[in-house]
Parts: sequence; C-alpha cells; structure tokens
Amino acid sequence: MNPCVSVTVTSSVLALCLAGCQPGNEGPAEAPAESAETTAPAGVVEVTTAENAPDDFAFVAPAQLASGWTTFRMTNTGDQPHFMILWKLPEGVEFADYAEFGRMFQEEYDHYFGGQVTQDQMIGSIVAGLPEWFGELRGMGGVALTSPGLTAETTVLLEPGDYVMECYVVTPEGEFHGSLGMLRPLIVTEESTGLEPPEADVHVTLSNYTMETEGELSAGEHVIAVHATEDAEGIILHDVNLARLSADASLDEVGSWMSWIDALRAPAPAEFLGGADHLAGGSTSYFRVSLEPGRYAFVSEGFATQGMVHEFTVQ
Ligand SMILES: [Cu+2]
Repeated sequence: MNPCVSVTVTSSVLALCLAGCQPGNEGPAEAPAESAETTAPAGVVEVTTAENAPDDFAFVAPAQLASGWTTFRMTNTGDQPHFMILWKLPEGVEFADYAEFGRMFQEEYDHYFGGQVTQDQMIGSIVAGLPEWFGELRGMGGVALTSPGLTAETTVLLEPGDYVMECYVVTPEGEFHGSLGMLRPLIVTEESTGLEPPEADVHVTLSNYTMETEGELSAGEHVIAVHATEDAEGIILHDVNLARLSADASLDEVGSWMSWIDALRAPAPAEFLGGADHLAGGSTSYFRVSLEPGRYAFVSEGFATQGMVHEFTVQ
C-alpha cells in the first residue's frame, strides 16, 4: 500500500457553526444547556458528538482551553461511530487553510466514490494537492473511535497553539464527517492546567510497525498508556482503537474496515470503546476503560492490516 494513502482526511467546513463555534471567540462555544463545562473537574473537557444525519454533524465543545494535561470525555449521541483528532496547526496556518485542504480532499474522494477515477488516481491527486505545511501538522492525540451511545475518555498533553478538531469517519453516502461539520477550531492558551498525567497500569507501545502491550488486561477499570515511539512513515499517525468483538467477529474484517479508502464507513463491524487517537512520534496519551468479560482488540487505524492489532480476552 502506498503510504500516502494513509493521508489525513478532512473535509469542508461549511457547517462549522453547527457546533455553535465562533472562530476566535474567547469562551466556550454555545453548547446545550446540560453542558458540563461549568461542573467538570479541572482539566476535564466534555465533548458531545451531535448528529442529525445525513448532513448535520458537529462536535459540541469549548472553543478555547488551557494547555497542559487535559482529559477529553466524549459522548457519542448519534448513530454513527466518531473520533476526535486534535491537530496542532503549524505557525502561520489558519483554520481556513485546513478547511480548504479538507474541501479538496472530499472532492478527490467524491471522484473515487463515484467511480470516475481509480484509487491510484485519487491518491495521486490528493498527494499533488497537499499544502506545503502539511508535513508540519502535529497529531496531539484525541479520542479514538467511539460507538453510538458510548462515552470515552482520553487524556492528552496540549501545547499552546491553534488546533483543529476533526472526525473523518465516512457516512454511507460517502461524505467525511468533517465535511458535514465535524471540523472546528480550538485555541489552546499559555495558561496551564498544571495537572500530572494519570498513572497507567497497562502500556501499549507503538512503533513501525509493531504494537506491544504490557500489563494485565483483566476485568475492571484500567488506565492505558499509549506510547508512540516514532512517527509512522507516510502521513497517518499511530493510534490505538479499542474494539469489543462479538464471538464470531473477524478481526481481519475489523482491521480492513479501518481504511478510509474503501471503508471507515458507518456502520462499524465492531463496537468501539475509544482509545488514543493520532499521536506524533515521541508522545504519550492515556485512555480509561472499564472492561467486562469478553473478546477485545486494540486496532491501529492506519496499520491494522500490517499487523498492528492486539487481540485479547477478558475473563
Ligand atoms: Cu464522526
């Protein structure tokens, strides 16, 4: 597989304000009345994925946050799986630039989805259209795939700067969720949460291209640290998505579904319980899980088919 096929997908931003977001505003975006913005513990940020399919998707989340260790608690209230990647924009690059790139990406994908071009042609066009700054985009982590009705919690280290929050799961109609509104700016300020990272009892270490785990994945609560030791080659970054598998589910099928080119389309073939999303090399983030007896797997989005999966059974 051409490594470039793992390019970051994004989408148009016309529906940005569906999220109640106002670029540059000083406080939290307008959010539903029950927003936990005022009640959450320090350093805990509530995010809700709002969804009114087929053309109205959004992250309901603050527009500005302190830097430092921060926990995102994302609740999926929709019918499709979602994730929330935090991209730190390079100096001088604005949200509108990223959104424009997203529009280009969706257009090229539309041609492929509609059968007008081959996969290689689509990839060629996308690579040719990559903005100069693309290589400087940094994956700061985020909440990995989370199935409808579930809440997932991931702790990341935020550096001050301008960010983009994005989901690029694909609708059955072939639109990236980002194109439908799940793409919005986030400002991270110099002020710090001053918090320490959580203490992990399970560690997952990602390199090119192995996934090693340490610690006992027993029933009950766990804090799982995900260490990305290096950047993945190509453009996609390392991540861990926790999938709960039915007894007869095919792990190969779940791994294949992770590819945005011909899959990553709702519905998913497994239940996703969150995880640690796109991490630049050298960074660590943490996610919390409560495991019940059953069959599970850690699955990489970009490299599952290259063996970056770890199946386990909880007794
Ligand atoms: Cu989504």
